[in-house]
Amino acid sequence: MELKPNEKLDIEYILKDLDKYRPRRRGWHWRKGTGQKRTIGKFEYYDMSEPLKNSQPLPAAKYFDNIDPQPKAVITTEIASGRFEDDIRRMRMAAWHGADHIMVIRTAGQSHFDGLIEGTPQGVGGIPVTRKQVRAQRKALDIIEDEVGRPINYHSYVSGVAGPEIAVMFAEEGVNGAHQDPQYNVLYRNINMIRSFVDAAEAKTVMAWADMAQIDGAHNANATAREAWKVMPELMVQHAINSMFSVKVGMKKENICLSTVPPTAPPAPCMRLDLPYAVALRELFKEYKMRAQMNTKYMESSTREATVTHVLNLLISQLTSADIQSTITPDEGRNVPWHIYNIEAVDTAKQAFAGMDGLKEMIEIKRHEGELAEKVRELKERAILFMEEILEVGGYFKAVEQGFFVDSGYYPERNGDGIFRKIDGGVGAGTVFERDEDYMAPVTAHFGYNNVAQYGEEFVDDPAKLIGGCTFEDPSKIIFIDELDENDNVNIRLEEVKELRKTSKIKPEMEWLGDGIVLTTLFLPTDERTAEFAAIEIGKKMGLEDVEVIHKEIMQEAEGTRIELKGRVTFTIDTNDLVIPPKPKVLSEDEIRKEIERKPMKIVAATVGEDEHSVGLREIIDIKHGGIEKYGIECHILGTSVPVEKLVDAAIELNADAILCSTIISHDDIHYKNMKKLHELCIEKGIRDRVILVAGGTQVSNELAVESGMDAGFGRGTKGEHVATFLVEKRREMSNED
Ligand code: Z97
Repeated sequence: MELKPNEKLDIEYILKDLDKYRPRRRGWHWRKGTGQKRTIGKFEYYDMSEPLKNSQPLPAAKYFDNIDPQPKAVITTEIASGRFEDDIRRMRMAAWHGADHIMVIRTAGQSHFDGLIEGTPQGVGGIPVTRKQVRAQRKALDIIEDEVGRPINYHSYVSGVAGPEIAVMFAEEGVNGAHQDPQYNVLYRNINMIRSFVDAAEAKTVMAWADMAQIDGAHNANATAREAWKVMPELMVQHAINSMFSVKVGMKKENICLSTVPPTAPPAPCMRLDLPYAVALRELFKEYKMRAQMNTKYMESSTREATVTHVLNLLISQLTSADIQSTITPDEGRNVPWHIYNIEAVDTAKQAFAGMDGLKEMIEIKRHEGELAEKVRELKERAILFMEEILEVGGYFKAVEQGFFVDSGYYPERNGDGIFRKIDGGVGAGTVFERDEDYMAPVTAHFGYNNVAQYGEEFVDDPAKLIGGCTFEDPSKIIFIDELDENDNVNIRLEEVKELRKTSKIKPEMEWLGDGIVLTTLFLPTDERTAEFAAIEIGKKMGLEDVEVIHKEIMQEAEGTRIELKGRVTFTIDTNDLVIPPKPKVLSEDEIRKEIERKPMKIVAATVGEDEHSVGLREIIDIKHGGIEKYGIECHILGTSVPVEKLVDAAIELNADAILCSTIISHDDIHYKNMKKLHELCIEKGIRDRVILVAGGTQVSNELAVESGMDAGFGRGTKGEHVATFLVEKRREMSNED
């Protein structure tokens, strides 16, 4: 299926024949064309990758020929609204904005399931990761990557009690990357440590076979610790443990990505803490990849504040060449996982990287002297001492039992508030058994002892041959289970929103089709607490349901508060009932300029009658406001409250191409009366066939202006470019040049 940019992705097509769908490829994909200079539009770039076939450039790109430079780092977005079918649409939007790593967050508690779940139930705090969900999203991404012209990495988590089962399913379904770190299970999900490391060996073997990229879990210590910057030595220890474990299991170093977070955020002096950390980490782990996540620990509900932190994080990524750039959005701070925030954060990364392109050509990190050099050395020393102490106490498991990890002390300082876990405790304790001597599993990518030799030497390197290939070699052996729950599945959810999918009706939406959610920004001239409750009342009066304040910010304690209000509308709009005027035609700046150069243009302008309101006219004419002067049009403004006669006389005297008359006052239709007068006077003086008459003003409609004898009328929202385009085109028409 080929997607057309102006057509929606058809979820029913995605779900059709899903049982037969096979992923097109396996393995991780890095962006192509990095490390070379390239010309994009009018500029030369140093740090960009191959451009996309279809994309959505940044808003200001319109000033730069709509270029859309794609940074060299893979850009991640995390999408997980709870409904995979809605997330598919968001994935397409994110891909158009430049994301090529789509992470799917799992629903709360999935870590503790001891097997795969099936069907497509709705999730809380994420998506229930099931085969059907994964296959549908991979299929959609296969189509989307053709559309944007770049492979998209699909990613979720190989963790929890069912880690190996998930890894196998991901390998079968063409998932390209996953978080895998047994320490995560142990510390944050209280899964038994022996079980977690045994499972990790199996899961990592499968991931290595599927050439998946792995992201570790060290960043979670940063997010959990009371004072995040204090766990910097520990973060490096956690990276070391998972990286070396993965290498020993058989993963390629270039597939191992360290999940690094600049540990602090402003108003802390974050660069002085975060940059030495980033440098130390990259030096200790040279051969590995860096996946830079943004700091979420200190993220509040202000998108502005989160964006500044993100941009400072991006500066570190630029200076230290991150391989994958995460763009976690303020969702994490306020639990609003909305389409717009995913897209905004992807744009923040894209914009910041484009803006910082080539920075390293001009700026160098002072690696060998001063504060940075000292801090880098100190961090490495602390990390190595930490590692040595782990060995002293008898290894990793013992260290966890003694609460070494996520302690808020700056190692070797300890505060005794770390996470304590028992070697024989946690979910799944006592479930690891030694394999019998004749244990045999006829499967590919299986870790550890496997006595296939008992059936013949030829099977030792390829145990699956015993059964003519396992599901990796023969996908027809995969058992695809469709829906299991007759009340909670995608078919029912799609049926509920059928009207919005199949007719011309629409509703505002933030995460699910038809959720009706809107966001309103208010300023209330009162203190924070009063403002919050007043805002809820205002929301209700506006007709919103489920009104909630999702952000409040004091402007000044007594003078007022900024509020962001979320609510739900229940109505739909029928787009067929809308009266949409035709889009005004706009020629490019270059086109207009060229035309005026070829054939200079002169206009006379004024506000007419007894109208002193000249702001609108100035907006249309002044170069400062983007008015028509900027194209080289010679403009003579005669002033305000100018009689129509004077305008016509001036046009004759100057041999002007056009008269622009502006008027706001509209009582008794005086504006249209003046237009009529202007038109008639031009006829009387014999110039009507060679002068263009244009009227403008907030109350002017094109239709009525034309009826009153004008060539065009321009109302509210008009810009200089609209008027200039009209003048150029009309003049061509009048001189029969077209
Ligand atoms: C990130 N924003 O980008 P469960 N394993 C590891 C993890 O870090 C995580 C899970 C498993 C974050 C993602 C936090 N990380 C969110 C190493 C989750 C998920 O399904 O929540 O139990 O596991 O890294």
